[in-house]
Amino acid sequence: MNETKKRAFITGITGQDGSYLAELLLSKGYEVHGLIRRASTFNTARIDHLFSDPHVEGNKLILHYGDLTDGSRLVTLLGAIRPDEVYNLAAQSHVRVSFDEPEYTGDTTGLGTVRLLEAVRVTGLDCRFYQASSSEMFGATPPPQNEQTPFYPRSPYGVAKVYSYWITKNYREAYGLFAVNGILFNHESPRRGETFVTRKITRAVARIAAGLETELYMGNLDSVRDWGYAPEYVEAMWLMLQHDEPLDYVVATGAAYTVRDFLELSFAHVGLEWEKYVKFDERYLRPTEVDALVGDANLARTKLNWVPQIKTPELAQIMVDNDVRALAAGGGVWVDKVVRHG
Ligand code: NDP
Ligand code: GDR
Repeated sequence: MNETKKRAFITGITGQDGSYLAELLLSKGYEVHGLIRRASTFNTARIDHLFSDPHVEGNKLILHYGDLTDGSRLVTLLGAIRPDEVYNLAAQSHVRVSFDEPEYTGDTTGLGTVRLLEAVRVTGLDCRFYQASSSEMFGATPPPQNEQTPFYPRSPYGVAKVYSYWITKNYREAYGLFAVNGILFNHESPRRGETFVTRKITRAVARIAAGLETELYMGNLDSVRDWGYAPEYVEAMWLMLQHDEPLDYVVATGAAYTVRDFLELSFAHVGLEWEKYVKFDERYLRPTEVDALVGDANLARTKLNWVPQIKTPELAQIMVDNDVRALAAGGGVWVDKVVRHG
């Protein structure tokens, strides 16, 4: 391995954020190692465009099979790779699904973090550690939410993320590890998983506009979220690990929109009225809902100079445009180009 360039290890590299983070780190000259799960089908569609033949000299993206439920594998991997930076993005990340699979969610989204931290500790790595914490930890505590806001999680997912938040902080205090929590509010993109609400809406808009569908079944339209643009949020992750001090940061746009607003923004972008197509299905309700999440990212602005450029209305347009293009291209995997302002 080349000893001069920085080396990063990313869990969850096949997910939305992992793919943008891998892109960002490769553009900065990092050697990027990613953890992928063995599956019976390919699960690397979001990162295939970054991959090059491992036999070719200068290959900078290296993938390793493993799983956050397999602690000994994490130890052997980290011991062999010896990264400078570790980004823990892997999780069972769907809130509704966490009510169906609470134990598995606790195992991956919660205990997975301590397995990875232990792997860092026992291999004696001198590295920096990023934990993908979530605004879902605030749950029932009303907005605006910042780093001082008390946690009140409302799902097995939120509870598991609270465990991961505290165990990350504990390893920082107990072992002096440079470990930080990025408390990220909802962030979306054309690569967002298809069952999260924004992508579900923008995909449906593309299909309805093309005459392929006539209905969209949804749950609670009243919940308020602060939706930002994922490529900007992965930059905040990287900035946290470059700072002198290991601090925890809220990352958000600070603007509030309801699910109904997102429907309006997305359908209107192709000249349609959402009320004509959207129907209610109670299966998309959660046993306990998080009513409103709106972040105050003042600390990230002052300490990291991180300021989001893309707000929810533009985000909806970016996502609809990409889903329209993806459909026109045959409906297969569509790798978007990152939008940058300024
Ligand atoms: P995704 O659901 O898109 O990606 C999750 C990733 O975790 C995938 O690569 C998935 O692999 C991997 N994974 C799941 N279970 C395991 C496991 N047991 N072992 C190893 N890998 C596993 O999530 P996002 O990219 O949207 O989010 C990244 C992280 O940030 C997550 O931890 C999420 O909870 C958190 N977060 C996300 C926010 C958001 O708005 N997007 C906001 C705040 C926090 P595979 O592809 O094989 O399924
Ligand atoms: P969330 O995202 O739960 O905030 O978690 P999601 O997009 O799933 O839901 C947002 C809100 O929309 C409401 N909703 C629906 N949601 C889905 N998925 N499908 C529907 O049909 C639907 N109808 C209404 C939900 O009830 C909810 O109020 C996301 C994940 O990325 C987490 O991993 C992350 O930690 C948090 O964001 C911050």
